[in-house]
Amino acid sequence: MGLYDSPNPHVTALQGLHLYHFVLSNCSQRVRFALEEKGLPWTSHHLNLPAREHATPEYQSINPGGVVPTLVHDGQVVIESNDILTYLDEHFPEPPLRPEAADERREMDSLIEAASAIQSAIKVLSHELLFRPFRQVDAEEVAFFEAHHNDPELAAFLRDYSEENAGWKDRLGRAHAEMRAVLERLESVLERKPWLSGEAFGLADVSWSVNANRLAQASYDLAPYPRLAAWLEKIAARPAYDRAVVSWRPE
Ligand SMILES: N[C@@H](CCC(=O)N[C@@H](CS)C(=O)NCC(=O)O)C(=O)O
Repeated sequence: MGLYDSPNPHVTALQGLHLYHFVLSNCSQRVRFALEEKGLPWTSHHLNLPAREHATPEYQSINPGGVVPTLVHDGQVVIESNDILTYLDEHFPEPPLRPEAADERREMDSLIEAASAIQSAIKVLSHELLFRPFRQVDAEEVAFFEAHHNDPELAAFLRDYSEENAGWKDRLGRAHAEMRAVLERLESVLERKPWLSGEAFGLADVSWSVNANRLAQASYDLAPYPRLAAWLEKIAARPAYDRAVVSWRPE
């Protein structure tokens, strides 16, 4: 899962751990968080998304969906942030970030799948509640993505966002409904367990903390989810979270 046979010889020749990522991307933040929790040395390849650096032919030869993050490990390209988390825990098992018990592992995997599934909603809510004052999109930008990016959904998203049309209202309605449902689910898991991953901190916590952080930054109302808010505070106290999410800056 997540392994990509890249045709780019520069990338397949890379040794060690390399991450193609963007400072403010929640998907990138979760991978940086896992790398830091494991104390792994990694080389940064920072892509400036507002400068459209993910829409180049070169980057799309590394990540065919033209999105960040991408991990390269000794020439093996790994895409999809949540698959990268599992890949890292399989290849660098210390400290372990997945529970041993089969039932805990199943529940954790299902929560990680939910973190992948909620990404569209996170993107919509981030744009509406956080980015709109700073992020204006015009027809030129929509046309640029239509012409240069592999995934037509990126241009369709930008068109709806810039026009605030019926498609945008539909996206917003769905995002709010999906978000409420999944936050209720997380809150109920945290009634039973100290961590989303079970008795110990693990990959589901890595994966969801960056989403919860994004919602908090967007002033999304987390008051109905007090356990989730307390869990996020506990995670924010981890030095690896600070290094990867709060303090990380491109050189
Ligand atoms: N399912 C992918 C989603 C990746 C994704 O959507 N990345 C965002 C940043 S969090 C991105 O590159 N967006 C570029 C854009 O929307 O123009 C993953 O988890 O890696």
